[in-house]
Amino acid sequence: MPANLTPDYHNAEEKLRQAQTDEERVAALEEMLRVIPKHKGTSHMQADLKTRLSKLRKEAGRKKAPGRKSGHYVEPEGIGQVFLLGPPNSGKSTLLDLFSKAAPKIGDYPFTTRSFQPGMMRHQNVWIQLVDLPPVSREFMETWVPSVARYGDLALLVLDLSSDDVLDQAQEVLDLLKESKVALAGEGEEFGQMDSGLAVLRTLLVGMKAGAPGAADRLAMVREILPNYRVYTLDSQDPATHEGFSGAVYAMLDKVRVYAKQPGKPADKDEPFVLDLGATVIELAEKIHRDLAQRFQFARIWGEGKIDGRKVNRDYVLEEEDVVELHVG
Ligand SMILES: Nc1nc2c(ncn2[C@@H]2O[C@H](COP(=O)(O)OP(=O)(O)O)[C@@H](O)[C@H]2O)c(=O)[nH]1
Ligand SMILES: [Mg+2]
Repeated sequence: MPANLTPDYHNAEEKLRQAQTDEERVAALEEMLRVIPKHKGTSHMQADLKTRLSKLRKEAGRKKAPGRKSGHYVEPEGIGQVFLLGPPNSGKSTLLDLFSKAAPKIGDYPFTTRSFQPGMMRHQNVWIQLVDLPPVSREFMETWVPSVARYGDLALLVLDLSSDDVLDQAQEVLDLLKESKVALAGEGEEFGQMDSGLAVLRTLLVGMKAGAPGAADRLAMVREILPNYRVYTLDSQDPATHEGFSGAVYAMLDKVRVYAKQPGKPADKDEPFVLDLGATVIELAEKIHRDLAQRFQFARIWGEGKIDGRKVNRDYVLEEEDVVELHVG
């Protein structure tokens, strides 16, 4: 740290520390950049501030855009944001109720949920955000639903396997979303925000009320018209069907969980670092502290079926539940 940073700069830096939202963080970084003494000794810091700012602006833009437009914005929390999409009465709120403490209204009448309702689902040592939404149907749909859902990390297409209308309902959900430029991707299909303006969401099809008479036959028909979706079937009344749910959702988020340890100390298995699948050791170092990444020399890895403490370099691709010991110079 150069010693000649001004009180103005330190004030701005303090604002950054206190910032709660991306917008506040952007404002604080802009101020830091504005007031930082401009000379050679701070050129690295200036460049660094600019990089952080542009990264954050992109993030904030991606997340905030729908909020400004529709007045609805669901602050993401946890390692992924998962939206519950489906016809009325299919069991969306029941799902949220089963797997979070959010206590949504559950009704026998169709349009109980008028607003969104987020809740956090635990999967082992991580949290995933589930967001209950009003129904998607021609009869009644809040127009903001697709514009919120398009920014999710994953969609759950929640269908009612006790209903003889399940095929029509599924088709209607897909059609309506498509009209609002949201598509639900099947397995192996490309997903993301397309140049055409279409948002293609990774999707897990959740067949609810799986214990109802005829559910298996209806599921077979659903699979016939929607062959490409990964499916999870569940019944709120059958606890055995609940067990694999969080894992099925987690698996679709394409994340990797790893644990950092210091030499001579055990890893804290309660505090995983969560990165995108394919992330490397140096990305882990950056996530922990930018200083660590700059001073990185090598790492040692422990994990399932690995030689204990194997030495790896910065490009090593992290695997689920690796324990990583970073060595710096
Ligand atoms: N037996 C059974 N009933 C369910 C299941 N899921 C939802 N329900 C019932 O279906 C109705 C609609 O559920 P709800 O969660 O409010 O549907 P939403 O409109 O999609 O939010 C309620 O009466 C629930 O109790 C399930 O898996 N099994
Ligand atoms: Mg509901």
